[in-house]
Amino acid sequence: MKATSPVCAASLSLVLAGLAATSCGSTNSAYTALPIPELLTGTTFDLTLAPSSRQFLDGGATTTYGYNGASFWGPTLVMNKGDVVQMHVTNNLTEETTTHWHGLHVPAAADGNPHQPIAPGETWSPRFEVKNQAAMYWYHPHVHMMTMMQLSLGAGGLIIVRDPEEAALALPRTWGVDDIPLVLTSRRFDADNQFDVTTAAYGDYLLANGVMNARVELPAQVVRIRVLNTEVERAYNLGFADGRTFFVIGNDGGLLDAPVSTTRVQLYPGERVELLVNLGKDAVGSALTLQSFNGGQLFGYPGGEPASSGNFGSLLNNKTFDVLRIVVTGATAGAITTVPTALVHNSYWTDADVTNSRTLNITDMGPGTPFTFDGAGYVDTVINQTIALNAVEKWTITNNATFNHAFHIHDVQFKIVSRSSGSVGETEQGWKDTLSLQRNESVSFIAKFDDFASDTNPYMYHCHMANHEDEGLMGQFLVR
Ligand SMILES: [Cu+2]
Repeated sequence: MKATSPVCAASLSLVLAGLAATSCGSTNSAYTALPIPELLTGTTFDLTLAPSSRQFLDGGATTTYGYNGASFWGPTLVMNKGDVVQMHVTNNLTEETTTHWHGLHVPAAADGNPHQPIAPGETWSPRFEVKNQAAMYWYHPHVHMMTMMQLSLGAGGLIIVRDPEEAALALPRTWGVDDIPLVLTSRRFDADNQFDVTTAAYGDYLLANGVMNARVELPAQVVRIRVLNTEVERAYNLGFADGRTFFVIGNDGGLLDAPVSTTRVQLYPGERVELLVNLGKDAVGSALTLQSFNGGQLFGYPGGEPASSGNFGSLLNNKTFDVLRIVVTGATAGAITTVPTALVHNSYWTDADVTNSRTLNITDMGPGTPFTFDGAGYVDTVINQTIALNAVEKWTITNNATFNHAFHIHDVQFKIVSRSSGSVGETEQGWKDTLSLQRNESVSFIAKFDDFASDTNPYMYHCHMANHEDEGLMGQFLVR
């Protein structure tokens, strides 16, 4: 099989620098090199969010947002567990933003939720200890009623936390070589090539790390792919076109006890998963395709709606579509050639540890009405839940609304303990901060709310479908 001609290779270095645009992603006959966001290391991180633009389609450039000069998305921050990091986030937009550290266990005043606004021209400088386990987290704006717009324009970036347990394992970790990030979303363009950032729940064009028709070269060995769903609403059901088995080694908040072999993994907005794929038997020059098998979904599945246009339709809806073309190259020196049989030892909270239980009920008043928790939309002055410091709580989220959701809670990583629709999926075991919730389903998780208390600064819980969140499917809690 002939490797696809690298039409865009000449611009790769510029794309890696976040400077350039490629227009070659606009047809199906050409691939664009998958950009790998640069790594920032150390204990002081400077981020500046500013307007930019990128050439996605023939014709006019598309207005975008990016951090640190990137024309979409931003650099990847590498942090070591135990480090105290000093963040400086400067807002060079003409509107307010915030920067939320999704998945990180930090004091509420450093959380970057709607209560820590950064005015235009201002810099926000939280400082916190990195207490999370090795995994991939992310940062993104969290301004109430503006999250969908700012996220859709491209504001976001990855955070990779490293720790000694992960470092001791024989896992691929050469960034951009055998360890790659894969940030998935989609966009709809208007007649002037601008993103629809206010009405479209689904895009018509898949973007992988910010480019269409993405292609990456990976060596003939075990490779690691760290996937994040940053869609407004669409869920992904990932697998390979050739049906091959791959391994899930980690979830939102850490590595699993052992790799889970599978042919499919589902990812709702906000969720992350770390995969190992063994390319050791693939011929150099051969190619394989990662796809999303979104065809034939039941009503309620985000992106399963059959319409190809309108606010809840898209050209990608209810079908199988390509996500990433992988072309196999020669193995590297020091290649990882086997998938480990064991990873880390997690000890999860169980029912025996629970000190308090609470329930949340998602409802709506029928099609077209806003989704709410317990019948009430988000109000920034209302504290919806108060939790005792060091409580181990069991939360049961029931979805009585007409559509599936993606429940996310700040401050903690939790363990999913039950699903009323069946058993907890093998690929969603481990530490999580975001979960999928089907219609007519109840999901329970257990988490410990430790370390950080405040009488005044709340954390948020919300649907991570940004349109639902902006409409008010969000609540807030104090830990005190
Ligand atoms: Cu939702």
